[in-house]
Amino acid sequence: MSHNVADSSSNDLPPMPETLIDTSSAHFDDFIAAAVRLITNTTSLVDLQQQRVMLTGKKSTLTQWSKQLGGLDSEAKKTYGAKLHEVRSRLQQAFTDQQANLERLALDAKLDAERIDITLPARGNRKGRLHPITMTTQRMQQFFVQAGFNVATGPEVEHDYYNFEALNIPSHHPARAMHDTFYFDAHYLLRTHTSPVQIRTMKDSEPPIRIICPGRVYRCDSDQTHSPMFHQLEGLMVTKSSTFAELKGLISEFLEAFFAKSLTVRFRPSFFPFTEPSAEVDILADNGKWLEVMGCGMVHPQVLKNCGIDPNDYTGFAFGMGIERFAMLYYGIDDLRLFFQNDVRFLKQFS
Ligand code: 2U9
Repeated sequence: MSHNVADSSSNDLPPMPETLIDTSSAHFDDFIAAAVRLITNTTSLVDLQQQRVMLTGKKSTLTQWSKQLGGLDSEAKKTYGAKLHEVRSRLQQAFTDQQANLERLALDAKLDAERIDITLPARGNRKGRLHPITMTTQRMQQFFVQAGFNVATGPEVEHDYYNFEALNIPSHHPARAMHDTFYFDAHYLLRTHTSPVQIRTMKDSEPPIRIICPGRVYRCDSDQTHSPMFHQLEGLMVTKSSTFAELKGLISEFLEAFFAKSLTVRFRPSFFPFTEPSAEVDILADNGKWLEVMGCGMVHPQVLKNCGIDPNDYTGFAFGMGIERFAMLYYGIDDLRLFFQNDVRFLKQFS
């Protein structure tokens, strides 16, 4: 009889008769039990495949037996044929089950190895904070909002009518050159102040008007005290009885609230095309010097007219300030450019 691979390479299978006719029912049962144990004990898919070849392949005892069926009489062929079929299907079932087991174990191991702890905090979860210019804007707004002003905004790309013409600054006026305007074409430009927002508000609504207009403005200018983009907060009040005295009171209250201390405030006569009379506002610093902080004035009657408001019925006052200037004074910063370099070592100092 041919050499039997399974019997020679494993001690686990019981010694089996090589001749089918010598094999009893008990032999078959022992064989099945031992073979199933071998299959169930495999620990890898490679081992399982080796067992499959050894137990059911061409050189296996089972195949040797099957080949002998042809030489048996029909009665014995029937009995042993059924028995071999049972052996083969029991082993097949054991292989299928073990394959599923090993695949599941492999998947579990993979999932275990690749497990991610989603409760771990992410790297670089440093908290952001508001930019000092934003905080300064909010501090300014806080005062005016509680004084009854609404916050108004408008486009940064403006028509020269709203930015200059309506504000009493005709095309040949030196103030246009003074403003160092960024032009897109003959008429469109980057607004040089937030005043066009007040123009639009007066055109679109009826007095009484109380608004503040914070926002970005642009002037072609750059050095230690000038940035081509900076921020302004302007204000406008138009009623039947607004006065310069009221303006002085409001501005003084604002400055003392913003700097959180009592101040000596001075209104120094000045000139703006859009206000008459006009004033620059100075505060007395600790070193005894006057610091210019903002400008203001009564809205020029022509500007009211340009916006469809009759200067015989209404008066208005307006004021304007640079937010960077207030932020520098409030936080004690001496170089304007620090606000725009976005160096976190600078930015993280403000809270
Ligand atoms: C309308 C009418 C009047 C706004 C005003 C100033 C005075 C002023 C400067 C402060 C520092 C600009 O950022 S800065 O360079 N502004 O001095 N602004 S009165 O007057 C207006 C605005 C709109 C319709």
